[in-house]
Amino acid sequence: MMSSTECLLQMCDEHFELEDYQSGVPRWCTGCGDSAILAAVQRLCRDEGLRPEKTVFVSGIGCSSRFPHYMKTYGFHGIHGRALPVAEGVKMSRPDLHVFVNTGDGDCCSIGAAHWIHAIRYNMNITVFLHDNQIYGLTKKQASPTSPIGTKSNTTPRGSTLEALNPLTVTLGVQNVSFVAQAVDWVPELLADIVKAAYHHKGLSFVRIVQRCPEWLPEQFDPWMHDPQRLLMLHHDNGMQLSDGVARLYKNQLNHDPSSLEQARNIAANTDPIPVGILYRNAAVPCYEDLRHTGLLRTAAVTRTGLNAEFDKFTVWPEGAQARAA
Ligand SMILES: Cc1ncc(C[n+]2csc(CCOP(=O)(O)OP(=O)(O)O)c2C)c(N)n1
Ligand code: SF4
Ligand SMILES: [Mg+2]
Repeated sequence: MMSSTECLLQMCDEHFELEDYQSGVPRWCTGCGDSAILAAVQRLCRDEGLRPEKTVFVSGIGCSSRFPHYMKTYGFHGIHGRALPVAEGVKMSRPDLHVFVNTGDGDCCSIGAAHWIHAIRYNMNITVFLHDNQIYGLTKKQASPTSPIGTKSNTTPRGSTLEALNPLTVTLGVQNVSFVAQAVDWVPELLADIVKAAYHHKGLSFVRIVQRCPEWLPEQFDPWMHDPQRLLMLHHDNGMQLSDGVARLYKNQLNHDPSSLEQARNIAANTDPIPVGILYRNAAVPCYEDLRHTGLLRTAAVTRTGLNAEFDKFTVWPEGAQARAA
């Protein structure tokens, strides 16, 4: 049994401040929506008391993918489009870790689209934030799959010609989808609530965050920012409740039960007003790691033995050496 002093020491040890998760000085432009997302996520980590050494942020490449650098946790700033498979690998071998993914609209919906589809189907217990600024930010303004038709960019100087891909309807169309939500970076209270609900869902939580890029699309979301009626606030006893302050300001509200996939798809299909809140949640979808895992954490010795056995399969042994080694 633990002594009271040990108990007290453990409690002190487990109390975290925001600074415990902050790392470096973000290099994002002034007014970039990525900063609001970072603040919401650091707040989540503090409020939930996530141990930094048990928490991993995985990203691909892009402005948004710089996210792991600014978290004082483990992180993996990976390869363009490959954040999801890396995160799945981490979760598969270390299911005890809290695994988060930060990915951009180019990273997830363009080069990483195949991984996105399969990650939804595998439904591993990870929290995915899609920072959707509707443009390739880091590489200086190329159209992305989520750029609205007519977007002028370096790759589409006369305006893009294709209808934008809708990340919500795509996600809601995939087998085993278990959590889909949408937030906008300029309503921090709801952003924090949605991030929290996503973290608490067991399964792949997909949160599309409408994110401002003042550098390349400075007025892109002004009409929605300046008119509260153009946000549709989703609330339900079985979903999220709106605070009095939010309910007073945002009067365009919909009582939506997130257990209805059909309703979620209908809501997602309408992009104006922008639906904000939990569109779909189903905790009964099994997680791939639970279906496949033995329940035993892999020790370093087990990993080493397994790797050696794999490498040995490809070894060309000189005559008689294998027998001598055995
Ligand atoms: C394999 C590969 N192809 C292309 C690039 C160039 N590249 C880097 S980031 C990026 C797009 C980033 O856009 P997005 O994912 O929307 O992130 P944002 O910068 O907008 O946050 C591209 C095309 C790359 N780094 N690697
Ligand atoms: S270019 Fe856009 S997305 Fe990138 S840091 Fe600047 S404002 Fe943010
Ligand atoms: Mg982008």
